[in-house]
Amino acid sequence: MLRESFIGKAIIRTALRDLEELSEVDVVIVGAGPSGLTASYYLAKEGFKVVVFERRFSFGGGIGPGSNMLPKIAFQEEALPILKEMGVNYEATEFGVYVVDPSVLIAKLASKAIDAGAKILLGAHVDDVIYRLDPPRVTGVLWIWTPIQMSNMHVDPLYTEAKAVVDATGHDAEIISVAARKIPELGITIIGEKSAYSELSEKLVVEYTGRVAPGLYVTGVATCAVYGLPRMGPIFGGMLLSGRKVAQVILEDLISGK
Ligand code: 48F
Repeated sequence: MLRESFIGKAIIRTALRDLEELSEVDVVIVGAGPSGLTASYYLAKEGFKVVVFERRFSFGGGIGPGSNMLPKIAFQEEALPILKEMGVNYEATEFGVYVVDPSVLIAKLASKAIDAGAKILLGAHVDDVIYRLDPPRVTGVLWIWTPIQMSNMHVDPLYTEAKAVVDATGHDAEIISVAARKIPELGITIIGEKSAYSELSEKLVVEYTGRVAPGLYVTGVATCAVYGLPRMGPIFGGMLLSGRKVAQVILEDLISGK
């Protein structure tokens, strides 16, 4: 029998159980764009408890709109091993770059991350971090359902504690910006993104990906905002390589107790 009260009870009981589980995790990733999804896959694959908070009700971040709405995005050769690992088909072009359909990339990245054990919470906006002093460290985030955040009513968010918090929020580097503004003890300065220089940016974004302060990490194009690097436009190899790199840095830090 399909009783309405049973439908409601099933949803409420399991949703609250899952949310309670997310109060304490190994790694919080903020943003389910290409870098955040890639990082969540590599970390979950290593057995870490990972949650991705995404404020939209969909994943993929900047992948979906393609390149000024054209349904292709570009990749350079260095990223092909990750595309292969994710099961993403790509097409070679005569211009020395490879192209991928955005919808395929979104679906594959998300399903690889979920199959590896990452939890993606949609409609969840992260608006602050938790910190400790002595020594200064980021120890989690505060998050709230996006429609509540958009209502501009003052509603207190909920906590998730984590050993590592990753800012994968894209151009605005929202989480690191909050930490820089509200926790001077962390000594973070945000320089701001520079204009486009794709070849340089794609290299530097991977090089600079990593720990910004104890417990706080950056990946993806947020890295450009933090360190004053040029932006890249619709070439996405650096995003996947950056996501993989931040996962490696966190893995090493958590193993060595940093
Ligand atoms: O913007 P986004 O795709 O970031 P990315 O992974 O990739 C950048 C590329 O898409 C593109 C580019 C590459 O060539 O330049 O722009 O660095 O994904 C960021 C995601 O974070 C979510 C946002 O909705 C998007 O899906 N997000 C941003 N701020 C918050 C957030 C927040 N405070 N809480 C939760 N989610």
